[in-house]
Amino acid sequence: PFMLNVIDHPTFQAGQANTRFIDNTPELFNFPDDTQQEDKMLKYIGNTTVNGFADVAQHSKKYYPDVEFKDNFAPIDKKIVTAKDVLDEQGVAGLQSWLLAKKEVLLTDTTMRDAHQSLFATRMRTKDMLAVAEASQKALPELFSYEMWGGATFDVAFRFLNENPWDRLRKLRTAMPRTLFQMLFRGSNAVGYQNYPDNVIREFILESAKSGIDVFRIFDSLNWVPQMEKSIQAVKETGKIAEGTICYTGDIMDPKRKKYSLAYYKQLALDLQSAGSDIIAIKDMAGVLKPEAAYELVATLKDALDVPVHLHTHDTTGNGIFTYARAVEAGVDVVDVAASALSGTTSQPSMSSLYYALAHNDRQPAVDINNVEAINRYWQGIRPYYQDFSNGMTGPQTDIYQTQMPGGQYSNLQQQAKALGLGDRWEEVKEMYATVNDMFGDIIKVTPSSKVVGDMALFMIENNLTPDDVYDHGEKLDFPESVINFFAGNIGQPVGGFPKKLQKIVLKNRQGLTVRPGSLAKPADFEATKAELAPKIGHEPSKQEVLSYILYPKVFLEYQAQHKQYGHVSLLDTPTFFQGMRLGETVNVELARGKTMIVKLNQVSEPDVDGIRTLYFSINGQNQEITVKDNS
Ligand code: 3PY
Ligand code: ZN
Repeated sequence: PFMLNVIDHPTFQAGQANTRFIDNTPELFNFPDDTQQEDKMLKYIGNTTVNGFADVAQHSKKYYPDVEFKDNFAPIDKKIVTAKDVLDEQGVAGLQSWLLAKKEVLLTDTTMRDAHQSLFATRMRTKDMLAVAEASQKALPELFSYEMWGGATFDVAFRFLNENPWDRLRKLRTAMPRTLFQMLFRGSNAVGYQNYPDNVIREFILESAKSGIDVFRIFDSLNWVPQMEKSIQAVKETGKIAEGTICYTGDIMDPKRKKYSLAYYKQLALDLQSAGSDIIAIKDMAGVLKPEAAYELVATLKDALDVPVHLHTHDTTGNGIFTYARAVEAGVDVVDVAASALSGTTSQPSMSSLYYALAHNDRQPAVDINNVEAINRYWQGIRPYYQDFSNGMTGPQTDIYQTQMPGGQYSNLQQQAKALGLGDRWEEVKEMYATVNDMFGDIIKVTPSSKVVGDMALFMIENNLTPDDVYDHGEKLDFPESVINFFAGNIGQPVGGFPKKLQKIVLKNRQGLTVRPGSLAKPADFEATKAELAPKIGHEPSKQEVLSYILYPKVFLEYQAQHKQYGHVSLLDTPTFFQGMRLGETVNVELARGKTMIVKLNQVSEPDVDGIRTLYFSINGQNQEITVKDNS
């Protein structure tokens, strides 16, 4: 009822919702089914208390210091013009000129997307973002944008967090109306891992733009421009910003590595500009762009292009700030940073570190450093909640220069390896990742091509295969699905084509595609899908629900089932959401504005013969019992 009320409201539909909208229309934020909602919430708390949360080792709930955070920031001064103001008032061309005229380097804050995707498997909850959203806009109005959607956030929100990612977008948009929102879009793979029909790509972009995304960073996992063109065109229909992306791999300064040369990147950037990109992004997903290479690349692109240049890196090697400092000297327009509590290692370089690194430099970012620190203290407070999902990397990892593994993949592949019982062979897995990359002809590695390389590396380690084994006896091997898909051309054509010999082996002499997969895909029938989905979810599906179902049919239906069972668990505080409750603990759940459910856990019984435990709660002072099956 919550979301639907709000989406259906004419003010919201007119795109005029802001924080005053919440204050003026409190009735929309009330649940008509409060008791039901309480029962569902209790069931969730009970189950998590007894059985834990997926991927969180069962243990007693930890104690966290209170997050001391007060939004003392004054509303944005009328005189300040934000990047969002410029886009909304002067359009794309206005924003481009505004950006190009800035002396200082601008910043994109990735804390709400790539930082947590790369540090703790994308598990950050909307509640923890919302708590600082309005304050962030007030504290840091000079930022270019916030990356807060796309990449893995869409899938993970549904799959693990019991949250609707569209809901996250809508709530953040409401809290931050004068801030550019940016998403990472995987070109023809949208926010998934496979190709989707062109009309799905287009509809997804139109709906995302309508729901609040301003900047679409569009990449292809093989740098194949035809895979990005439809997305760029769709963004142009919306009047939002299409950021065509070059994914950086190799080393332009190494004369022995000819495939991904400076000339290659320059041509790619020019092609993306011709395809309609309003900004060109350099996406250094693994963090292998060394400082001098950054200087050369940015200087070359700034010289060749008419549009602004936006640089993205990961700090895995510890050299991120140096890379940015050189890119700033070369004239880069915008760089991606994260709040320092969520920066470093596989995440982006720290915002405040970059600020100080550029002291006495006339391109130092124009931010109020005390405000940066104040917002950072908030992130510092919530970071420990997510420790259970962290990749465990505590310092710079320079072997990334050799393995070239993307920041967002590192912890994922580690998990995959552990699940296969290969946890203690992680060093071998990393080496094999580089070997597989060579076998594949040195490809761009980023979602989903990086997953193909990772799957093949695990497959070879698990089966004790050398490259020669694959070449000599490959016809007898059952290659992973993703590897077959890749060689079949289903995610596109790699730079320089496929290695023919290996392609023949993997495809068992079948022919692979040589054209864009989307050119052959049957368009989705949205009306038919809507009719198919309605009985499955018990209501008339919205456009957003239809799109979510097309992208992630199983995951979306599971989310719906969970949501029916547990209700609005996104309202729970994060430690309780992941770890349930301690005996004797009290937690407050704000079900609606001014409507708090005070939950105390008094007692948990031993399991009975059927493994059922009884949990004794008091809810707002009234005793209530529930039973939960103990799965241990
Ligand atoms: C994603 O596609 O999720 C990425 O972050 C790629 O770097
Ligand atoms: Zn990234």
